[in-house]
Amino acid sequence: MKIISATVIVTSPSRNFVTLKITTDDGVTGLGDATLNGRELAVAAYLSEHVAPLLTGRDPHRIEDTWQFLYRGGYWRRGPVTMAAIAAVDMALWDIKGKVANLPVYQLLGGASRNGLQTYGHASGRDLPELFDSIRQHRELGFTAVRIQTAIPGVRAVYGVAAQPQASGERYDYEPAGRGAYPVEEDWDTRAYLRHLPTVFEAVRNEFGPELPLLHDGHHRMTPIQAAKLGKSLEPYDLFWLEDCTPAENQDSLRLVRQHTTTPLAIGEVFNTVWDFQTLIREQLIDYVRAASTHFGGISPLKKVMDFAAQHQIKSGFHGPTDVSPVGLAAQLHVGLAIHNFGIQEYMEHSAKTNTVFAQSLTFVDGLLHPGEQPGLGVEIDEVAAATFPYQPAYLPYNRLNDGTMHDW
Ligand code: GCO
Ligand code: MG
Repeated sequence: MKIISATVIVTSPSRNFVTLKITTDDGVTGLGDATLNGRELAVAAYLSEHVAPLLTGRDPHRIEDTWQFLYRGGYWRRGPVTMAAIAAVDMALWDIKGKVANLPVYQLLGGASRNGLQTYGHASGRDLPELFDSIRQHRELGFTAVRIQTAIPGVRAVYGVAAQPQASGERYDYEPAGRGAYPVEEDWDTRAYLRHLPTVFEAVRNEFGPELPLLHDGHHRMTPIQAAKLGKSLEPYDLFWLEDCTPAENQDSLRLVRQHTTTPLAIGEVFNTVWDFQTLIREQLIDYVRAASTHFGGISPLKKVMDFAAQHQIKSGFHGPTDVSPVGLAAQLHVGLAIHNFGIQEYMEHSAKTNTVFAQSLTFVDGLLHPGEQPGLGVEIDEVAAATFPYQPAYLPYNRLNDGTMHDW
């Protein structure tokens, strides 16, 4: 069996997605996700100019060898563009292997370790009544855990707050395509945030009781001592996790946070390789690995980092926003189902328009996500539908402090 072509499909149904399609001489096809939010065309070019020509003629079954060929063979290692491109190849080859074996990918990874994956949804509100409504809506949809993000008095626009319900009736997506070709500016005040957030969690606990798992995303905005202070002040509200409390690339800073708080920590959505997790896992400075199959080099390295994490009782909490495409999501659902140290899966749900391009076999029943039983990853792309949604420039917002200084978004 040989690879005869690798093509890149860029489509923007509600938001931009980059998908790699690998075809073999037997007519089997595999899909991989290469979407890098706001930098999509860089990965598309990396794949079509530098990777696709090298794949022709290779044996699609040699997944590990192809991964190492692209990683070591390219000489320039790591980085989000490179690793998203390698991820797409890795996923597409697992998809092909599953289709040839007539088995869903999770079976090739060792088989199911559980019935399905517990997920958390994104509850948010500008004030407490709006937040409580959002939590109730998520529970009605079957979510058994929720992430809590709220507005902060004195701050105009805050990450993760779905202030405007979508006119289309679709579930909210706060980073949609069509935002325009220039990023929107937001503002930030860490002291106001540190004062306000514990009052929100206190109110949520009073309203919903002690059982509901609650999560929060700090989106890399705090210094280590600020993060330590927040973790400590949230301890009475028993968080499932506090995510990205500090800029994640500074691994050493997590030692300080850890010394001060027992609030569980989740980190790593912007990480690209197992090396980024080396100190965090070895010194047990985190509790959950936030990597995404798409930005971490695919299924193969995700399985490896979780095996490393298992030795330190660290679990998975894979990154599942809508900018991880249905293909990328499926890839990590297969890993999550198979590994022993699964923790929780983020699930934002793709829009109805996205589902006209990608047919997904996943199911979400009684709060549990399952990748389905189709051979391979269980996702197919309608290329005709994809072509009707051309790329639209769209960028994440950026942040400035009150005095105009650039801050982490
Ligand atoms: C999350 C993330 C996302 C990112 C987005 C960037 O926890 O889901 O922080 O919301 O901001 O994926 O592209
Ligand atoms: Mg996050």
